[in-house]
Amino acid sequence: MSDGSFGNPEIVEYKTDILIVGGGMAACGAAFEAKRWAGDDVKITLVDKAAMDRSGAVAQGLSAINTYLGENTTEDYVRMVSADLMGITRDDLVYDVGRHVDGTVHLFEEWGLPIWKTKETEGVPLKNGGKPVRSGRWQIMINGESYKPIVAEAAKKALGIDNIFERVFIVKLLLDAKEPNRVAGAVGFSVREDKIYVFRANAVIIAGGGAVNVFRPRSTGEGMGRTWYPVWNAGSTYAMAAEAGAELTMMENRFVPARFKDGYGPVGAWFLLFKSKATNGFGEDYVKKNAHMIAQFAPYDTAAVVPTCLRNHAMLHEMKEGRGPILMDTPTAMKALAANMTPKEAKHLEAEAWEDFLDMCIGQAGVWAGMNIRPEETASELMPTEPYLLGSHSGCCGIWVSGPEDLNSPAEWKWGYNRMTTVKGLFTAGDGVGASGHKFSSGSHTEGRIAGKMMVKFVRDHKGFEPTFKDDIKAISEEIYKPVRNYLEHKDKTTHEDINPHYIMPRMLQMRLQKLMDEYVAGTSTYYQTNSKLLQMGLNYMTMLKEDSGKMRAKDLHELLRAWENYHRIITAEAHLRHILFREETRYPGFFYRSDFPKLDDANWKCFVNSRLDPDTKEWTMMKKKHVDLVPKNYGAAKH
Ligand code: SFD
Ligand code: AMP
Repeated sequence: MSDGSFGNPEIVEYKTDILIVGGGMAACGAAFEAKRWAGDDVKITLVDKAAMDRSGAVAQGLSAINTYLGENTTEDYVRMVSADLMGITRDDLVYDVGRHVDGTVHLFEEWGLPIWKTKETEGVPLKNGGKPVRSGRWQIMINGESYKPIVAEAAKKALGIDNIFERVFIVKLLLDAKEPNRVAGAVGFSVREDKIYVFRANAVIIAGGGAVNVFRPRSTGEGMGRTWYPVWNAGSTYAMAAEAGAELTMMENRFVPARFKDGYGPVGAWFLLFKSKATNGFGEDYVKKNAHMIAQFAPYDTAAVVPTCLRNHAMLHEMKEGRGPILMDTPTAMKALAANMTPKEAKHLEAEAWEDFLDMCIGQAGVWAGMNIRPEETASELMPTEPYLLGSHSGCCGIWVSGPEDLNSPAEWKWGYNRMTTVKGLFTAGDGVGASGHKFSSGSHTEGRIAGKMMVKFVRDHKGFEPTFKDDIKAISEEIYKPVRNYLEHKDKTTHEDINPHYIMPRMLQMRLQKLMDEYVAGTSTYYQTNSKLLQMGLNYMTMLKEDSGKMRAKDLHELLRAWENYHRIITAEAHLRHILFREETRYPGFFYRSDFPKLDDANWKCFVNSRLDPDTKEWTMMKKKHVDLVPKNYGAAKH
């Protein structure tokens, strides 16, 4: 703010019927579908902290759509998701995504996303019988560098540019003054101008993605900005929902992906499309070799897949025993594929190997180029990464939501509006919805569409609602700008503005959080192990960290963004810690271990764990919720 006015934000008030917080896959789905059902009677507004064309997890693009059912049954999809997530998922939510997801993928194709087809059906759209090139049973290949701009364009066109606020970071959801446990809007700030935005709304969807950089990443120094999931997913979804009093579920779950070391390149295409094998440093197939260890963690639906966490479990065993590095044998895979190819086809194959990363994880192509790695000649190291919290990929933490009405599910799983949280009028989708998972990009958009449609119904059913705020907007605005005040008030009391006893830089506070989570809450440095003593100590430090977060400084709007992202990370991290402490078993070996309860304990823990942060008392309550299967599973039927 060169005119010196920084620190006196203008407060802009805005009224809408539906407020969409986020501009990623789920939010774009919600925008597109809500508009299809809304007439001129329902006003829809979207607010994204970044620019929708390149915001969220799909910013760099993707090279596969991981959920397309095609010839598979929805029941089998439900079985696969349940098995991969160790038997504790909500079949109603997963089934609902499965039955609608292909329609979403057909829309993507209609909007211009190039989807690979088999030779025989080249050029034929999927919905007219075109056959996708499958990398795996559920995954299809795309040329997806521009995936996000394509999906964003449809959402933007639907809403109209005047109804979209980009580069506005939402800090808090606002509760209603008259009706308890009822959302009434949201408040945030512009990351470009000295402005605070207050949105009044009848229904709100919180779809801000998952949580990254909660744990100390493996990357160091200048590489710290590099992670697998996007650094700009800062736990806003979970933190804001929790602070509004929404029940969270399965926050103990996390995702520790095995990735190409240092560049974080995804492994799916290599395992599934290129049929590559991963081995320990001595050429042994660690999943086969350690099958007996994996079997100890059955029962899961053994007909489906080896759960992702158990593949890690086998890998970590090799690493701990000193038989690293873990290697992806790309040369053997490429030789095998090229065996029956012409030289031109083989060259094309090489190009595809690079494109896989250029389409979604450019940093990995950079590592290959910088390290003189040619995948057809040199094997690449794999490494389990730092933990991520998410509900759309191979993880299932998130918010507890109402499910569809028609699936014969227990009464406690549906309370009126599909994908509504336990706070009236507050919806979520994608990474936000817990106890499901394996939605990926297509399923997240689908879930956003489901929520969008229901929000229109909700708004029509509650036409007379006049949002009024429980909290004072002036006081909240002051709170939002507190890091700016900390800076302005104290900046001259030091010879170096970064070192000051009165405030802490957001970057430093983030490192403190990451160190704490890493060392006490089962990060990489402990090989993902923790116990109740470590967790209790971690919780104590977390309480002090939360207190100190009020001392973060913001010397500009960029730092103000970083400060509030960190605050959201802390609340999310606290939920994760408390859930891990509560679940006294090791449900996800390979993702983390409770070393004081090293086994699976189905008798006591084959249940959901939910939590609620009381918005008034700020106390957490932990609860067990009964799990049931709606689709029958083959628990323990076969061995690997
Ligand atoms: O290769 C605020 N994903 C993959 N999905 C696939 O279908 N295929 C793949 O190939 C996948 N792989 C993959 C994937 C992601 C990444 C990063 C890589 C590789 C490198 C997963 C999907 O991308 C993911 O499941 C969905 O994108 C999840 O959708 P959603 O909508 O839940 O989250 P989002 O898209 O990140 O969007 C979040 C939005 O919220 C905004 N936001 N706005 C306002 N205020 C706040 N406080 C906010 N906080 C966040 C963001 O800007 C964004 O718009 S592979 O590994 O398997
Ligand atoms: P990833 O690249 O690891 O994110 O995985 C992309 C997709 O491939 C997801 O649907 C994964 O579940 C799946 N996948 C990755 N690796 C394997 C594997 N070794 N076996 C089976 N499925 C896998």
